Amino acid sequence: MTAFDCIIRNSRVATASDVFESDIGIRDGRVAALAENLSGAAETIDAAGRWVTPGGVDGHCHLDQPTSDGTRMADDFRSGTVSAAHGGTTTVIPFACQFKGQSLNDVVADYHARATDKAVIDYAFHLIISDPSPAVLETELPALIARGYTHFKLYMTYDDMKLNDRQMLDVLELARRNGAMVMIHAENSDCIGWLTDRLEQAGKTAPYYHAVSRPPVVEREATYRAIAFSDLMDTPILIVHVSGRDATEEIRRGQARGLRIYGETCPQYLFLTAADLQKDGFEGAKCICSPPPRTPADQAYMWSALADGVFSIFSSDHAPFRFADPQGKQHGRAQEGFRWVPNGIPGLETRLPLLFTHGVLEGRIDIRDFVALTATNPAQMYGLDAAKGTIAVGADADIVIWDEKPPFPLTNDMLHHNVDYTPYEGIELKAWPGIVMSRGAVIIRDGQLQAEPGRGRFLPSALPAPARPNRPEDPTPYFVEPVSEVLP
Ligand code: DUC
Ligand code: ZN
Ligand code: ZN
Repeated sequence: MTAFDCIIRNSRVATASDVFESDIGIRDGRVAALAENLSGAAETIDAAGRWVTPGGVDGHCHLDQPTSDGTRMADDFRSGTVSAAHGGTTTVIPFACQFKGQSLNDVVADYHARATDKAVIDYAFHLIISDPSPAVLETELPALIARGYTHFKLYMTYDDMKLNDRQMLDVLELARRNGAMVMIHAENSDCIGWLTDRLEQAGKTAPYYHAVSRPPVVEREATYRAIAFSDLMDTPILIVHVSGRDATEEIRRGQARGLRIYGETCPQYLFLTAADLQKDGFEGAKCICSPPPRTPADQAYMWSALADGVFSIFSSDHAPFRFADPQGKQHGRAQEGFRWVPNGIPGLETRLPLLFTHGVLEGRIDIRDFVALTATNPAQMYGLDAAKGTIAVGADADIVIWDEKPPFPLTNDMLHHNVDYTPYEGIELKAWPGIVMSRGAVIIRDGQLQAEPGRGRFLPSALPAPARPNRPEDPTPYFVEPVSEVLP
């Protein structure tokens, strides 16, 4: 018997805290040793001094998520996870989405059925809570948290999803009591509705006006309000898909006050601007997502914010709708105006290569930050860090060996999702995952998939790191007792 199933030699390993040269010994799907000159393995892979990073954890993507408007997501758990794997992601966390009136337990059961025979990589679920009824708050949600669904998203916009302020407080209180993590889509619904109506009345319905209907102040107001609720309820929150300077400044202010406010941003806010929605004819619809991409100045700001630590997580927000498809971007009444165009763009496969090239290789972010943002932090935030998000003895051997290459353009032809375009067409890349391992098995080698659908496992999530009080570190003591002490 050999000591290891596999040894990756000559690795230039990056974790969220360290960079070191090492061999990696893998046994039974886990990292068993990190040391020089390991020997005794059935298989040896020579990394030849290339960067070796933990498999990505995509903390925000949408796969086979039912919709309410006649559209259909292009990727199910098979095409979505195959695409993710090609791009170096080995864990995905998509959303089991509750529509109003639905039982959360039914939603979760349905979502498992969609995933179980199809996934090629491991997965956990976020929940989307759109109907925090007494049955959900008192019975279903506490039981689901105990069963490994410890993080959920709330919407402040979209008529079929949004919670009012009072409902948000209900869910935040429940999350504090149970130690769960709350993700928030922060945009002001009434402002968007008002602007959309006025734009339509003025005949301004082209894709570009989607961005006009959701200006930065609409995101900033909702972000501030969500942070105020977090402060009031003493509950940490994560603001998802932050698009630009306005909302980021609100997050910074909350963090500076000592509140546990976390932020996530996504490739579309580093690589697209509102001008991309202005392309000829209906082409701009390919870049319709919410919040929308902003200005070049916002883009530059987001790159520096990514480097300075205000964001914990960099996710794809992969929301796959085909362009030339009556169930996609051009469904139903979409040609009548931006109001009807499904929100969301693909990005599971391109998330890591874009950030590796334009962040790490272009010197905008340190490779340790790359690892933290794309793997370690989402694993910790969502209670998966016992096995995922790092290269360490005992962790799952989810590993990416990067190939650096002469510059080449990103094209949709290279990708494995089921979407007929990428919004990042033509952007130059200088690296791509050469080998991707999931639990010690090579699942991608030189662009070839070596994994069967159904091998991916569901990962129940532990509670995120123990909650500490979310109280501001103001020098002035509270005039009255905080809500969380009066209503523990
Ligand atoms: N929110 C998301 O999280 N994804 C796609 C669109 C949206 O509004
Ligand atoms: Zn959202
Ligand atoms: Zn999303």
